[in-house]
Amino acid sequence: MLKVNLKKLKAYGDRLDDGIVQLSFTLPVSASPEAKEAARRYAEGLGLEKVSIPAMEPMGEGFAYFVAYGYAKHSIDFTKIRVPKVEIPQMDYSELKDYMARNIDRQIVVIGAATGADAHTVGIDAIMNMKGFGGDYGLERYPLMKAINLRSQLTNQQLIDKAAELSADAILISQVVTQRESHIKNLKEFRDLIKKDKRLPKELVTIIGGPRIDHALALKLGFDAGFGPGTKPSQVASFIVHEYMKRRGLREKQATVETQAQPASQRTEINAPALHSEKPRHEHHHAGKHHGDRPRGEERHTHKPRQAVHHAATVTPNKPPEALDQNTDTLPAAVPQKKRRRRGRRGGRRHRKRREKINAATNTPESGS
Ligand code: B12
Repeated sequence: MLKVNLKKLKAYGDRLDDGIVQLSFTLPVSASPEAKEAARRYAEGLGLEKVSIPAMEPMGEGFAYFVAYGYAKHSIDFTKIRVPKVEIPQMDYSELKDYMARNIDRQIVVIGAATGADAHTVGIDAIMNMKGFGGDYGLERYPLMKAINLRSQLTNQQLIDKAAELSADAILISQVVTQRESHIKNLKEFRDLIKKDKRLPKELVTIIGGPRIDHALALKLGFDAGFGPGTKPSQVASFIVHEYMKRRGLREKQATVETQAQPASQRTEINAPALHSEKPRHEHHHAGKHHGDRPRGEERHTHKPRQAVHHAATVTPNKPPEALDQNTDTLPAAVPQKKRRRRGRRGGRRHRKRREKINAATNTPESGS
């Protein structure tokens, strides 16, 4: 193991502490030997030594893209670095669902959108949509969450009005476009507007997310949390639930003995390691109703016993009928059997008709009729 000097941390290239870095940039001139030399000098100007330009690519008329390689003397003291992080207990979908059933007596209302001119919906969809992201179900899936995804290009005022109308407990804002710091301007405007708005409760949780968002930026801009690339929905859900309870002074209730003593077919796996313990079988779905039952990005598992469908249904007593309809956790397992029976009857009738035809043709009387 290398002995790294954390007080004088340098980039690692070929060997420890050589300070070799690689960077890429675009210059607004066409690719040419002069452009390459300009790139080399430019990188030297940034503090790199012994610079080489291993790659230069034209980027349309009047632009060229470069990869520069050089040695940086600069070092940083790693021991002094402190970065604000969302520090709450992380629960997966299964754990959080049970936790909410034990501790919360109503649905938490969460609304989300990409605001301003931003048309990118994939990020907010990943967090909110039923399917989820990276093998993790989205907020719509939680029985005790009413998640309303308003998609994109809402003005800050529209989002605030909607939050007031729906008595939202949490607002989620996605900002993907960051050109000319548009996200910062937009988020600041949101903060200014919401500060003046008297309709929203003081317990309201405001969360931002996007590829260039982090928790430190969120706190700086006056939001409660910020989430960046690779965020899983359960991380956001954990934060919302944690804050919801904290702001209302709700104490955590422990799992009761009765819960543990339930028959295995009804028990929720409190310490279930992964989501697929909750996952209903794909085959159990009403055809065409859902676009798949597993979180986006997760492998299909078809070997799960049918019990998973039954026991999941036992922990969704507070879900309103329309939500139950959407929630594949709660679909009755009897549907495929019914279909099979009907197919069986039709098959029988067809078979009898065929026999009658043959009998008529051969003049054989139908036995037993
Ligand atoms: C798909 C895409 C589009 C699609 C969007 C379709 C849609 N319905 O969303 C279309 C084609 C419409 C599009 C348009 C544009 N795009 Co575009 N687009 C992309 C692309 C390729 C992928 C983005 C994406 O879907 N990522 C996947 C999601 C899952 O990742 P994510 O957004 O980071 O979300 C995760 C986290 O950030 C976080 N998160 C995100 N939001 C939130 C919110 C909350 C509350 C929380 C908790 C977490 C969270 O959780 C998510 C899951 O982990 C990126 C390039 C890239 N490879 O990233 C460019 C990119 C984002 N687009 C870009 C640009 C410039 C544009 C346009 C302006 C282009 C143009 N000149 O017209 C327009 C935008 C128009 C507008 N008004 O917004 C730039 C943005 C540059 C910048 N820094 O500002 C990028 C980076 C491409 C580039 N390299 O130039 N785009």
